[in-house]
Amino acid sequence: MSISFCGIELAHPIINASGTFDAIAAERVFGAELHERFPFAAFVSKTVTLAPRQGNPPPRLWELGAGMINSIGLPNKGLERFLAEDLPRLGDLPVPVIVNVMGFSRDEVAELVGALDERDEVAALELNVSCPNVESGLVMGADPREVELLLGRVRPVTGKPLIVKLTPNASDVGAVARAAESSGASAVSLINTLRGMALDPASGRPWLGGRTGGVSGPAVRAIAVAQVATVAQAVELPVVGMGGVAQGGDALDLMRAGADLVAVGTESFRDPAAGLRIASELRLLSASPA
Ligand code: RRO
Repeated sequence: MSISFCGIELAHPIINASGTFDAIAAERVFGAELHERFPFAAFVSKTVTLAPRQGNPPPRLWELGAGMINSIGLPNKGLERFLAEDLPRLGDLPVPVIVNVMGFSRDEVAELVGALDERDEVAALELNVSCPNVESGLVMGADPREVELLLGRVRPVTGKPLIVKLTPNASDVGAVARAAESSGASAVSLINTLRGMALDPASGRPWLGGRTGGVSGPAVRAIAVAQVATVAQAVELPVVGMGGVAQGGDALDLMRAGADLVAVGTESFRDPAAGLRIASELRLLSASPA
């Protein structure tokens, strides 16, 4: 099951989706056991921005029959404190670390990438151009030209692998993936969440503090399979597939659609060890004839 991804050796193809597993909080809860049985073959951080952010007003989550809607809004301590406080601890994890970043301009993204390029703890960077909960982030990833301009600015700043996280809220995800490929991305990842809205049954007004949010979980799985298939046909780049993966069979579907790695997101909220379980289910399925 071991796999090479952008030159990084991974024990198996299951990683976490950014923002769905807090390795530092998990260490406090599970102690040494987290390192002995780390659920993912690589760890992807929550999105880091240049300046600290409070995130969106509450409520931030709405549970659906088959998933949830989040309007978290990128709360994080900002680059400086991430570099000083979090990255050294993430560097002690038993797996490679991928840092997810988002900026509000190309220069901001370049500053984030440049600072992270200097750190040995960082195996690769994921550019979040697809957050549904911040308008400018979404616009960057929905437009092939914007993605080209971003990569044009950021690619020269680092020799580390750059993974571009694509939005399912684009009219032509294949065109955005091709733009990423032609301007120097090392890989693409998809899908981020789909924009959705929940209404408060009592007031009839939007439940989430940010009004709309990102839909994730089994509700989006079929959309992820379709978009991964489209992107895998559009580009030669490695593809990280995600969206509603809860079992080994779901991961296998995404790999059959063209994903090289599969990320687990919403399922980790229900079962923090889901990554390991899904990797072993996938191993069994891959060993048995179809
Ligand atoms: O923090 C968020 O609200 C968030 C982000 Br950055 C993202 O990329 N996707 C998402 O569903 N929520």
